[in-house]
Amino acid sequence: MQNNEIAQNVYDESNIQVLEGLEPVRLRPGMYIGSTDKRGLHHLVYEIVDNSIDEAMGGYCSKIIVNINKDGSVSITDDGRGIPCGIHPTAKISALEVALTKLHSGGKFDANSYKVSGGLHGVGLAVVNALSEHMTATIKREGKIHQQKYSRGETLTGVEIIGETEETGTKIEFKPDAQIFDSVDFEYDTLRRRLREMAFLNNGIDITLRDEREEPVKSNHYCYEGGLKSFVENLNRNKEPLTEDTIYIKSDDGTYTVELAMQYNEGYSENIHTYANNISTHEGGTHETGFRSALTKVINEYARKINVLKPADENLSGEDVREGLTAILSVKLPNPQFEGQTKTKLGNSRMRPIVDTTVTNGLRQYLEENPKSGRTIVEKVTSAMRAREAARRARDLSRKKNERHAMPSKLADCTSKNVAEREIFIVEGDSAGGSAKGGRDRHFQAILPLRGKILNVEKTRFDKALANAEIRAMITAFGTGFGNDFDINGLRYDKIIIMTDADVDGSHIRILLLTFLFRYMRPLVEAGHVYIAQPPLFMLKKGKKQKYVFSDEELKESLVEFGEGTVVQRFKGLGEMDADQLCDTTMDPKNRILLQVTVDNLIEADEIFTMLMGDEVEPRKDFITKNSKLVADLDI
Ligand code: 0RA
Repeated sequence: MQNNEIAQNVYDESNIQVLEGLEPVRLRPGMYIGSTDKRGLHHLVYEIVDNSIDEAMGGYCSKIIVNINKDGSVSITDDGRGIPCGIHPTAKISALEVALTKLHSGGKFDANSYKVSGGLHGVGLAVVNALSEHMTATIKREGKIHQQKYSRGETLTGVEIIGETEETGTKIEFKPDAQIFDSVDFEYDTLRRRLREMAFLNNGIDITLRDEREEPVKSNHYCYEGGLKSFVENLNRNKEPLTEDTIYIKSDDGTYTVELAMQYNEGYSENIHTYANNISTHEGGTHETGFRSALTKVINEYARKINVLKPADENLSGEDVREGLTAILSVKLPNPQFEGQTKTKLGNSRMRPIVDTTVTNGLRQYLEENPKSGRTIVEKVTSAMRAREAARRARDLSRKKNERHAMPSKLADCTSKNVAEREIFIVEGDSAGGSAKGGRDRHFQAILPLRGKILNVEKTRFDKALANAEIRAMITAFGTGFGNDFDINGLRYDKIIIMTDADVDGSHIRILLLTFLFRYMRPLVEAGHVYIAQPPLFMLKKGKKQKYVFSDEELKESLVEFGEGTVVQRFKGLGEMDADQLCDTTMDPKNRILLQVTVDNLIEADEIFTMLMGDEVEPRKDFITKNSKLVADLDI
């Protein structure tokens, strides 16, 4: 009796799940696509593309075309097998209609298929449909072209046969619902970056992005036979590779796939990106842990074996062996568990030993077979260790000399004890520092003036960087430590505001500061604590009327507005404003405009810093001529 009841319940539940309509998606879109802002909007495209990628990973599809149409809708076309259009045995409607209008349970309806991408367990198509003002699915399959139209998840038509064809494939065209999303404007570059990433992660897949809103039509085409290797070489393209070859390791036991490509460069920063089922695992997780421990273990083992690391030396640390390392780790597994604050940390514990074993074996073999590269790598990471030791000795010394929490002498601190309201302005030069000190509200605004250009951390190892007074002043003032020891809990200010002159020098200093923050205190940037102040460029005056102007464009407009007899004052630097002016225009929360620095795309940000601050001059020139408006638009 009891058993029967349980069996009955299970049956009912699974039945209900298969038949559930899409109202829940429209009621709580965030639960399905994360958010209804720009991110959520672009996510719609990725959901559909994921389905095509799955089809490609099964070996049934090679080309995917993403087209942004003139009216702002998007079509995703693939040459896979096509979504089945026959009548679904239990639902009694076409499989296509089930896939697009029901929150059906579990991945593709053929049980043998191996769905690895995405987090939506195969309901991606239906979710996108629910959130679209209209959608059209066109399927080429079994000799016919089938088509069905929908609006906000409801069918508008049956599955109609609109022609005959020898080909197979799926085309999904949809227009996001303006009632749901804050904006329904797709950004070409956002789609382009993700599609390029997809092409790197799935070698051989041919992805085209087109934008018909532009005249002439804009397009990019991505297909990388080298896959992850191409990815790493691309990331290192503006750096100087340490060894010619890129290490590539792969294992596949039928259930779990592990792929790793890595190459060291002459630089000092680590650039490691990990993925699970094509999804970026920004917070790391079990796969990354497995990789890190294997890397540290094997490099130490080899360094001892070839006697670069002497018996008396301590082991190389994880930080040492990752200095100057660019690597992509991509794993594929069934039922990925995403954890952590932003759900970007892989939780499946099986992944750790699998990656560890794969990397251990692969890396040992590589080092045996490539002793020359092996030695170069070991020598580099050993010198990282020696620098780390030297830095620690220096730090220990200075800790003994100074009080541990003594604030830098140049810091004009604020009085509030409430971190949530405290702000620190990083100001270039003593004269601007003077204006800023005069103009601040000392209750919650602190000023730290820096002398001239700060050190370029892109070109120096941290031991040298730490010897730099300006950098030490910032580290002490912020209270967080840096690098691996970074601890956001020590943060003494809610807002770190970079305030430099509105000229070329100011822009250079701003980039140097951002480079330092990005390389040494990245979580600070990621958590949105870093801002750029926007001082005015001009002041217009006519009689009693006056106005601050922040751009050349605004100047043109304002000159027309003010008419003849207008006096224009140009502020070449912050120091040219008196304390009241600086307060009114740039520091007072009531009037100021702050630009928040966000890490929209880590890969792009790394490229930008490498380019702007590295040794290679050509790419930098190229970037600067293409992007005249530098930092504010960097999208860092
Ligand atoms: C279910 C079963 C089969 C293919 C698909 C779904 C499929 C879905 C999408 C979504 C976008 N492109 C797609 N391509 C295929 C396979 C049916 C068979 O065995 O032929």
